[in-house]
Amino acid sequence: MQNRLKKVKEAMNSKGVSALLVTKSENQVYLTGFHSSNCQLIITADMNYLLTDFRYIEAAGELAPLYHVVLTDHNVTLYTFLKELGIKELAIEDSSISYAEFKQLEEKVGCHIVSGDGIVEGVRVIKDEYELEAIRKAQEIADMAFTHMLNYLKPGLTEIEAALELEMFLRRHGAQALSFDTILVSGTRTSLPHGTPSQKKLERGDFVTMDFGCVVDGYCSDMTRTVALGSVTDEQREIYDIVLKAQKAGCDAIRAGLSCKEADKVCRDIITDRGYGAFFGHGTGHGVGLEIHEAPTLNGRSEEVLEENMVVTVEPGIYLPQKFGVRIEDLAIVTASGIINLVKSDKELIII
Ligand SMILES: [Mn+2]
Repeated sequence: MQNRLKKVKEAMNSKGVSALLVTKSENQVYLTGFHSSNCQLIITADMNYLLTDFRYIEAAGELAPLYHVVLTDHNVTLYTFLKELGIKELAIEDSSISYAEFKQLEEKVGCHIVSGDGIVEGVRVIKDEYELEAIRKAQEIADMAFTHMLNYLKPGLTEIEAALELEMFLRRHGAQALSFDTILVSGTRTSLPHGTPSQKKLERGDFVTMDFGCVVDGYCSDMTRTVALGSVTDEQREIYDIVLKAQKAGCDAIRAGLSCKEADKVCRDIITDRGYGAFFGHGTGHGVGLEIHEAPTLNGRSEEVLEENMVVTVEPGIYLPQKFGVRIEDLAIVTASGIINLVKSDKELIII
């Protein structure tokens, strides 16, 4: 935690920010390890303040001496406290503050407000050993769940029933939560990249796409596999092979120093060359950590460059409306020489 605070202060310093108000809850958890529904952090060059109410004050006190903990009540609020500190210029997290709060800062504190967006996220993008271990554990459970589903999926089950089985497996094996609402779609519905499970029954000849993840120690995992039930057509096999080739090329290319734009291009070129570029309408990947989608972004517009100990997904897909879709997604730690793929599940075409 001390190290994380140090890096945030360095980032503040390089951006000329003297005081930062941290309102984004994932950033608060990152800097305190403390979860609450009411917390504000004020970070300055030489002080760290944590403001919270009576419900959390005892738990927050355990963070001493890293934070000066301030009890808020009807007399002491964020605004009175900031005024008392005499802060002249305050950086805020633009994307994680309400208009109402912003107005209060202007009216009650009267300090100059500047953008501090992305300061903490910029530090979070490189994972430390604790974080990597949590993501590893979350992915291990997800891999076990995928293996379980290979034995469980059969014609006649609804997508909802299958998704529920997957989610229960994750929770039973140590997941504290799901990373996001499980995507489990079949047949023509696999052309919906983010379709939600429905009452549709799984049928022989269907592709089934499962995109899912779970949370361990606050950190998310994310993986996607597309499997076939009973049989596949030549077209299904062809599309699967193109996506697999693109996905493997992405995994082979990614390493520290490669631009995110280039990583996207490696996958996209293979799909475009085969004539399906128009059917790959999303980016190749994204960072994963406390949030399921965080920096960096692997797409054609990204200006970011991959660095060691970033954790990113590699997930090209092809979606043919009214027909079917295929997505294959791995979760990888970026290293100087390539990736450590955290997803151990087979990605060759599996026909159940
Ligand atoms: Mn993903």
